[in-house]
Amino acid sequence: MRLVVIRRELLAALAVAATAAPGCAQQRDASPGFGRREVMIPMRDGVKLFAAIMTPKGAAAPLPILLTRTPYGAAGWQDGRPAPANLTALAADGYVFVQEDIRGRNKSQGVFVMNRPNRDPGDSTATDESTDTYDTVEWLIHNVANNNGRVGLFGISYPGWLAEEALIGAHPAVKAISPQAPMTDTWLGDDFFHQGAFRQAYGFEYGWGMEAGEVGAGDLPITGKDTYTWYLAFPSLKALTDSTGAMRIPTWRRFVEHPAYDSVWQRRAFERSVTGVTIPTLTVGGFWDQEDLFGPQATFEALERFDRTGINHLVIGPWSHGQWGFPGGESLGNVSWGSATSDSFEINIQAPWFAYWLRDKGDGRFPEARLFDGGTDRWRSFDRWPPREAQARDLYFRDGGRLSFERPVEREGADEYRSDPANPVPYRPRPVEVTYSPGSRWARWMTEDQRFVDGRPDVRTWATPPLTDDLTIAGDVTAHLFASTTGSDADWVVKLIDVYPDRASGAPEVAARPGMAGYELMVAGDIMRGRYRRSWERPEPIRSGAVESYTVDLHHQLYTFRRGHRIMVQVQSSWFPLYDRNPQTFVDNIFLAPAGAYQAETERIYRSASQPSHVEVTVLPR
Ligand code: PG9
Repeated sequence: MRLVVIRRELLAALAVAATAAPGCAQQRDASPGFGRREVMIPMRDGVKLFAAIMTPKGAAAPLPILLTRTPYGAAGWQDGRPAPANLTALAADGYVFVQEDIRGRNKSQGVFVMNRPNRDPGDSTATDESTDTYDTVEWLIHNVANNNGRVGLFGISYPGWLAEEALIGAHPAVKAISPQAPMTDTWLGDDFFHQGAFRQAYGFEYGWGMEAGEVGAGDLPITGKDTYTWYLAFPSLKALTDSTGAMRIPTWRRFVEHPAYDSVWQRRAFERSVTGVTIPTLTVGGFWDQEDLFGPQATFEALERFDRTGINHLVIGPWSHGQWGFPGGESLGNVSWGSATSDSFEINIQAPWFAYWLRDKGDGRFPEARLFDGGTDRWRSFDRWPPREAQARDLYFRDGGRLSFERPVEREGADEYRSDPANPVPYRPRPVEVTYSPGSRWARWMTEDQRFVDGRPDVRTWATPPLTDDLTIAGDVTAHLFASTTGSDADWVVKLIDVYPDRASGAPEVAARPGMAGYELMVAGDIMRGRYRRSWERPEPIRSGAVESYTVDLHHQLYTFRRGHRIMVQVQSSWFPLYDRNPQTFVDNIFLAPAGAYQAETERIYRSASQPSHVEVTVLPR
């Protein structure tokens, strides 16, 4: 097998956090040079963690500290260098930046555990990411010269989750945090599973990249240019595990041994552990985040339950995973937003937020939520999210491929397709490159033109006529399917799509960008595994032919479908190879399913008066 080396690409891509490697971001202006110091910070159990401390040269007044904790390498930037471009606005205001390697990573001592679970609250001697944060902050405020006693935490993705862990057993010196793309719950909706469906390609490639070195498993064993073909060559998930020796990878072993939402995953889920919001929190996410779209929304919602003083805030932009951590942000894949959305986040949102809480600058008036409407290309502020005035409306699947706000009246009606594990629907146009490899289109896949699956008999489509007026959705999008299968298990993928008008329409957004004529942009979409329809903890087989109801959470959106556009919904039963194939025959553990369990089955989606499949959206009054 030819070995594909992805470790370097993986780590570079993931270092987008506030910890962005100095070489990877262009310098935007001349922020002051920084002096750099390396330290080993002792934790309560004697383990020492490596940190790089970057202090602006020549600062007179005491400065606050901005801390990022990371598994991706806390190298920091070189002595005398200005801050990386994504931190220019913050650097100009004046902070001491600290980057720390978490336990067992890079130059830190101790043992690495992926998404280390929080310690049992009764066990005061144990350590976890929260206690390590506490101990780090305690050390920093006493050992960093000329600091003002206030600390902020921020980071993207894994570092975003580490930032939110500061809320658990918080140190009093932590005055503001910004969890950005935190992987809040890696089973329900973030990196590893979505509503029970296993993220095979991501789990395999990320787990390998992070842990193979430790266990001597060598480079990622993927061959060829199209991972669709590579994964498909294994007749089962078990065959993939066995042929690659993936059980050596601790995170993969966890997948195999814990396929359902048991305590192993629940104890890692931040939204289930947090018990209050005592620190002003600015949670940040992207509407097209291909890794952690769920996490920011789940974090915000969890904290909102406790927020009595208005210190819980949300920002969601038109971004892929961590895109706001790089300068620019004018576009994502083929879709343009008309302005530099990442810059405006950095300058108008992130810097003023920390300036207020850590430096007493500004009036402190921050709306509860700031979100970018990708249909009208503008930021909108909300005093409450989701907005109270938005009203739930249902988009019903109708006959003849129609989609309508009118509920069906027919006594019977259904559409069906054959789902064949031997020929699964690709989740993005092939070739599907290795996730983190040079030239990979991984970061943009959620904005790809969905016409690439046009004509597949295993994708069903319903669409409205062209809209006569703009329609803005703001809040939850949820699919409610009434469906049956001839098998005993099935996956349900639901996509809510904005169909751009064609060129003849004269629509200004198409006249300005003719390439967008007829474009099918997925505005919301996700997958759920049918066996979990009643319980995430206890999967159950589906009775062949029985019509059951399935709820697929498509998460929050703020999006205007413009006049002349059509709203489309698609349903399919595979999204390969990002998600593993559902064998469609119920077995206790899909990771152990024999190849013979993988069977083609017929899936039926009902659209009658008593079984009206629909997508629920919340619409803003005009
Ligand atoms: N999405 C990455 C991640 C994967 C798995 C667990 C935690 C985080 C990341 O970008 O850090």
